[in-house]
Amino acid sequence: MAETSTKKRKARWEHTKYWLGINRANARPLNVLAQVTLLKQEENSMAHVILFEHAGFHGAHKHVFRDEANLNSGDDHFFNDRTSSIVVLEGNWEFFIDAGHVGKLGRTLGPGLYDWVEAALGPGSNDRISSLRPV
Ligand SMILES: [Ca+2]
Ligand SMILES: [Ca+2]
Repeated sequence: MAETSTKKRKARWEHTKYWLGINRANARPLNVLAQVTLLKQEENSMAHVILFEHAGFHGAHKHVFRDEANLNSGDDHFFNDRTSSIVVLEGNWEFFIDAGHVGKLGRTLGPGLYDWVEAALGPGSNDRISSLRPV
């Protein structure tokens, strides 16, 4: 009986390895956990936007990977009210006039090059963005 149970466990493990894409014959449960963690991190880090100081992707730039509720925080405020062009690499993003996601500007932007923020988010959106988030 013990042998059958071991065989079952081995079969189940082979099946798990197959689905996780693990090819190493000596893979251990720890490797599976590491693999799953990596997959989850990749999933969560899909959102990616780059803000530019000037139109046409000129000037300084700032990468944002997740909800940024305040571009005017004490340790990082250069980009508050400075964005004039945007590249969305991954995800769909909302942009706001004020910190805390207050005052949504224009529409939600998907992946693309937006070389002038007012063409993408409407008149008056230049140098106004103070928060943003992926949705
Ligand atoms: Ca600007
Ligand atoms: Ca603002």
